[in-house]
Amino acid sequence: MRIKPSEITPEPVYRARREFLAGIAGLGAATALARPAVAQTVMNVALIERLKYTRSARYSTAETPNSLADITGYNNFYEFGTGKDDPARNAGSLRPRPWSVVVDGECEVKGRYALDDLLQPHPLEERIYRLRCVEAWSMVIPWIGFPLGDLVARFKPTSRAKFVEFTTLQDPKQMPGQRFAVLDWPYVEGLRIDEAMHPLAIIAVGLYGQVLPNQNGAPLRLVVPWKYGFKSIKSIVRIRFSERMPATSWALSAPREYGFYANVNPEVDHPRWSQKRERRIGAGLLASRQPTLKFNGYGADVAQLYAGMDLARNF
Ligand SMILES: Nc1nc2c(c(=O)[nH]1)N[C@H]1C(S)=C(S)[C@@H](COP(=O)(O)O)O[C@H]1N2
Ligand SMILES: [Mo]
Repeated sequence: MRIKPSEITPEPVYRARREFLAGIAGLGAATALARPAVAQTVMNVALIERLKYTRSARYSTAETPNSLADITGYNNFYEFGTGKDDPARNAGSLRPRPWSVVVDGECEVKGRYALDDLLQPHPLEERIYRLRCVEAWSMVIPWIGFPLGDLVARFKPTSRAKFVEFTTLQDPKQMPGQRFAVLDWPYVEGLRIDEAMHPLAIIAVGLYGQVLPNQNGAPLRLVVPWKYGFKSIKSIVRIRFSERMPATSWALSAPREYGFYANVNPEVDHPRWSQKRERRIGAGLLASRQPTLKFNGYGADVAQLYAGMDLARNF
């Protein structure tokens, strides 16, 4: 699990304006700024362009963010292979534009939305969040996004909507890892409606001030910082509201190991390893593993969502 020295150029810039950013800029919520292109040593950090956003101090950790090289070079995105460096090498085949998202199920406003229409009303914020992977490593990532709850509210979920389900693109031509049955594709994740409405849950469209690199889930992905990383589903093509708890990919594949809730919890070990400590990616091989915090340190904000629940049973 050693990180290979990355050759990724910091902040490579892609010149062409894209409809994605043109759409956001149209409303004045964000503007694409032209910057000179720099030499790219790795092809798969493509379509990088600056975003305009405000910083959220309220929702950002003071910890030092990981480098762009770590964040874009050490990934879990099994649609591009199961190795941590596979997504950086293979995600160039994903075409994140044009893109659309289907919204359906228990909601009044349904339909297929072009990416620009979906994102346009939402001003972007930078949120520096910890990301704690269930595999006991972590990173600190300066995401650019907006509250998931603001998006959910637009679709007017009915009173029967207790959960929201998210689905990743399924297309083995673009996602070569889907030719292997490591998971039952497409990747599906979900949240309880009150979790989805919590202000800490965001839709991320960028990081380090630029649009999301493919390997991080372009063009839009979920980020739920108090839960293990596998809840933060990438490259979303469908949002469905439901009365019943969605059947989510990891909980289906190994129900004893991965639950629906997946709240970060040092008191509940994974059946095959301890969750008490974590390795911070980029800290160096000699750095000691740091203690994992309950709800990944976001307990003051989110613990009340689980009042009265047995978190060892609802893991
Ligand atoms: N579609 C999809 N989403 C996914 C995954 C995946 O394999 N496929 N991996 C998850 C896991 S296990 C983690 S830890 C995070 C990693 O996000 P990052 O690569 O942007 O750091 O993405 C999550 N989202
Ligand atoms: Mo993960």
